[in-house]
Amino acid sequence: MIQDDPDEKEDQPEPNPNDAKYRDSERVKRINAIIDEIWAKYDTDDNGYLDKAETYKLALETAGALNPDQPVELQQQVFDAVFAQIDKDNSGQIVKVEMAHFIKKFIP
Ligand SMILES: [Ca+2]
Repeated sequence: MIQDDPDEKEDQPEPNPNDAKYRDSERVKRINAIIDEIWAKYDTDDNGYLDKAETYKLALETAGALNPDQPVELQQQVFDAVFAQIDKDNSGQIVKVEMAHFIKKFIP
């Protein structure tokens, strides 16, 4: 009787960190983790979407975290423009996949 080689499963190659696919999958994982954190914190009515008020709070707190020594100013026009960029289907709410596209597109 032939025994299975217990080391056989280790034949799989280690993922190469320089491989574009590997990099993308790691990046996608990180982006998804960040989005889950954002939703846990800002989807306060827990309906699975970020509405405009929820997204405004996210933008305001992110801006505040980036410039802790300055009073936060977020012009409504600027916020509206960014929100429209993220909210691709113009539903007035952001779904996770829209946020993922936005982050992939605008954050290197
Ligand atoms: Ca919500």
